[in-house]
Amino acid sequence: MTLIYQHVLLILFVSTIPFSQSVPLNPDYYKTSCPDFDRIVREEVHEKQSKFVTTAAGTLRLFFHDCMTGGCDASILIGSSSDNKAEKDHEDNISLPGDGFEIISRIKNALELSCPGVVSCADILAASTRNLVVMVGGPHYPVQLGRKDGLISQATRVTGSLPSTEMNGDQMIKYFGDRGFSIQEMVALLGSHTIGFSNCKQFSKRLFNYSAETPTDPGLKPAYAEALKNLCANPATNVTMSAFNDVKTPGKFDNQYYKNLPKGLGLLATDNVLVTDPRTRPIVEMYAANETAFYKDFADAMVKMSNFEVKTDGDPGGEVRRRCDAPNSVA
Ligand code: HEM
Ligand SMILES: *[C@@H]1O[C@H](CO)[C@@H](O)[C@H](O)[C@H]1NC(C)=O
Ligand SMILES: *[C@@H]1O[C@H](CO)[C@@H](O)[C@H](O)[C@H]1NC(C)=O
Ligand SMILES: *[C@@H]1O[C@H](CO)[C@@H](O)[C@H](O)[C@H]1NC(C)=O
Ligand SMILES: CC(=O)N[C@H]1CO[C@H](CO)[C@@H](O)[C@@H]1O
Repeated sequence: MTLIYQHVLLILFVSTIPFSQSVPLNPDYYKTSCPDFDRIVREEVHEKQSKFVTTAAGTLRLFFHDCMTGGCDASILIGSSSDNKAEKDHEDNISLPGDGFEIISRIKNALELSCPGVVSCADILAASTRNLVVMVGGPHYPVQLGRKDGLISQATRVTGSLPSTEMNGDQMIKYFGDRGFSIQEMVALLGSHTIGFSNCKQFSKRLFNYSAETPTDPGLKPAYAEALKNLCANPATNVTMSAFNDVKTPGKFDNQYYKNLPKGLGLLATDNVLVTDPRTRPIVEMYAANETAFYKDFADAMVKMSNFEVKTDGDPGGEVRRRCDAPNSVA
């Protein structure tokens, strides 16, 4: 009788969870099976970010790309093999920095010594991203745990999965809307561009080849456009040159990104769309004026993104990988 009752409760509970999860994630998932999980992630992240300050931005972008390609299942960490070209080797992943991959593998090694075979790479990526965001000044948010690692990683699945800087307002809103994010959540998530870099190639069209009428995007502040043109001018170096996403406070996770946008200091064409589109501009102005509101919405949107199409206990197609760069069937 009790058993039946529990089953009914469980079914009621599960059916209220968004996305197809068999067992819901929970923040205490490793409490007994790997009590050192939090400490190990915290210590390794701290050591890495203190030495290599680009780790936070690199890992945040890595996590975004992973989640958008078949869910947050660490499929992006898998390496290509002779018969499979993996996600990470798709052209859209170009310049995902090695630091992001490296920190996850370091944490995995430490965890395998402490509690072998227990912690998924997907959970390590989710938890490290949060800790790194906090280290560079961003808000703390709870990370749910219990993700399983995906078995599949294919470059072909990246095509159409990631947003492009060529998108207009309608396309951006549709891209995020199709994945369950509101316009306000989209604007909050794009606040990630308050840290990190972009390669010249990602915005050189705005500088040199904007339209038939004007070579330079009038949405760029002229002095900023000139500086960027100098940076990206030399064809021999401009594939390797990159600019800060937030020209004012490049390493700090603050609301400066939103203050930059109305001044023509948004770097990517899609960043600038947020101030030209009347649906997003008021949200930009609100975040520019109220950092607390940005932090709150960013935190909530990250919780949502972190749970996007996750695989959990009982789902087919998931496992706890022994090493993060290969499925267990290969490693
Ligand atoms: C319309 C949506 C988006 C577009 C078109 C976009 C595009 C880009 C591009 C082109 C870069 C530069 C990559 C390079 O040259 O190395 C970049 C960097 C970055 N993006 Fe986005 N992005 C979008 C949304 C997001 C979201 C939602 C997040 C996180 C939740 C994010 C996090 C980052 C971070 C942290 C960097 C800096 C990476 C680094 O310094 O290593 N982006 N993005
Ligand atoms: C390199 O600079 C030239 C201008 O000299 C520009 O036309 C070209 O698009 C740039 N290439 C990249 C990859 O940024
Ligand atoms: C400028 O843009 C046009 C149209 O998108 C393209 O055909 C042309 O190759 C571009 N020129 C350069 C120098 O990138
Ligand atoms: C800023 O946003 C927070 C969180 O949404 C809100 O509680 C607060 O009232 C806002 N402050 C102002 C001055 O609007
Ligand atoms: C970090 C990483 O592996 N990036 C790869 C993304 O895809 C490009 C294009 O295939 C590779 O050259 C990069 O090494």
